[in-house]
Amino acid sequence: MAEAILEQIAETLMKGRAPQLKEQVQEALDQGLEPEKILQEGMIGGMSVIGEKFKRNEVYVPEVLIAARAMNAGMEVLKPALADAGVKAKAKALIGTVKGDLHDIGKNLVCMMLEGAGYEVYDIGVNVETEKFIESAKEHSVDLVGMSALLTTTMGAMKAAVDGFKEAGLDEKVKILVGGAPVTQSFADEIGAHGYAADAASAVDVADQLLGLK
Ligand code: B1M
Repeated sequence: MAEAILEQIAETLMKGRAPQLKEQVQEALDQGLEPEKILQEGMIGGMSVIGEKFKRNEVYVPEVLIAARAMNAGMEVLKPALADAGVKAKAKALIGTVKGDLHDIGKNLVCMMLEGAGYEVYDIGVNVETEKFIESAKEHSVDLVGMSALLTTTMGAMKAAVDGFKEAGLDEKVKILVGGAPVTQSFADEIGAHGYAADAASAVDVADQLLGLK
């Protein structure tokens, strides 16, 4: 039963049917499935298939965009449940996709997983300039800054943003976590980020470790 609805969610996401996806996510929640399972095994599962097909030129940008919109629609339903599963805010995190990069699905997932784990999250969107990362981090007095990059061409902007925090003398106060498909632990080490996470779920573990919360 649980497996069936998760498969349906993955299928519906791949077809990009946003209203139906919202209904199925709600149905899965009503069936008592854990929000994280719906996210990982349903929605992320479907989006990974789309990503592979995109790589093999079996689907093109419009199909990918439609699936991405469906994912965001499903997230609207799932987000409160992920947040409810958490306790009171244990720390503040600021998250954005770096300058020149418009990919936001992974970044949104990281926000949701952190919220689900009890963080107060400030999502500052995509194409974020170094200055905006720094100003927002100061404005909200965050404990952690998360940067996402999906393009090899925007990894340089990630380095510039990390350098910006060092120059502003904030890298002692604020922990910097980086991630995204082309980002690796060795790149994170090279640019002086405090942490790297390969996926949204481990972003929570790494954030907790960096902040001494586990
Ligand atoms: Co783009 N795109 N895209 N794209 N796109 C990729 C990334 C690409 C690998 C596709 C390919 O060629 N096979 C390729 C990059 C190649 C490279 O640089 N090595 C690519 C390209 C080239 C481009 C354009 C340049 C295409 C063009 O116009 N010619 C263009 C760039 C636009 C720009 O940003 N300036 C572009 C545009 C787009 C769309 C707009 C069509 C759309 C984005 C829609 C949106 O985000 N709202 C899109 C999509 C959807 C993809 C793919 C298919 C899927 C990305 C995705 O959402 N994956 C992608 C191919 C692929 O990944 N197989 C591709 C699902 C998501 C859950 O995974 O974002 O990796 P991901 O996040 C993961 C982890 O990386 C990690 O956690 C997440 C989940 O657990 N993570 C973090 C991410 N951020 C993290 C931060 C953390 C920790 C973990 O800490 C803070």
